[in-house]
Amino acid sequence: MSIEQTLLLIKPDGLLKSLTGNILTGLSRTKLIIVGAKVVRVSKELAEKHYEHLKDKPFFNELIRYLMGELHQTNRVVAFVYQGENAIKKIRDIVGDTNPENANPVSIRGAYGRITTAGVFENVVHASSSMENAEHEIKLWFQPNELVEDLYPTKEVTITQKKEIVWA
Ligand code: 3AN
Repeated sequence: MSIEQTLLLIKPDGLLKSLTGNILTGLSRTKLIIVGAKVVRVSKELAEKHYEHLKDKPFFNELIRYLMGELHQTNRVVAFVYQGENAIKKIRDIVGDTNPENANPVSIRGAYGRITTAGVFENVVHASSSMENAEHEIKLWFQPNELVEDLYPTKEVTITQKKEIVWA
């Protein structure tokens, strides 16, 4: 048994269908703890980095549009980092197969996912698939100070002339 962390995204179709509560309730059966959570506006750059490993697939452009919310009149996803023993498998078991038609009907994707006429799997959530994949994805979606645990090594940098938006 190893303590793992994993990234879970509620994708735009999950938000449009008001599934956040159902999804979190389903995942609470794992007894894992949440160490990070936020709503994220998804830029093209972030979506392309997230799905970098699929860039040669014929459905890549539609997939990017999907994660950016262009198919669901929204531009956000909700991101969580779960932590605990065997977190990756525990979450993926409840999430179900990538293809919603093959997914167990009582899994999240089996219950709520669909395949669009353009051939994109609208499968409601994303969950990391391995420890390496989880580390890569968590670092992509979260900064160290957005997590309540120190998951990976950090370094201190001094940033000068950085522009930031603050309250007016
Ligand atoms: P998972 O999200 O289960 O780890 P990946 O990383 O292989 O699966 O695929 C990422 C996303 O790409 C899926 N969640 C799905 O939306 C889409 N996708 C994957 N395979 C296909 C496919 N054969 N046809 C259409 N869309 C796909």
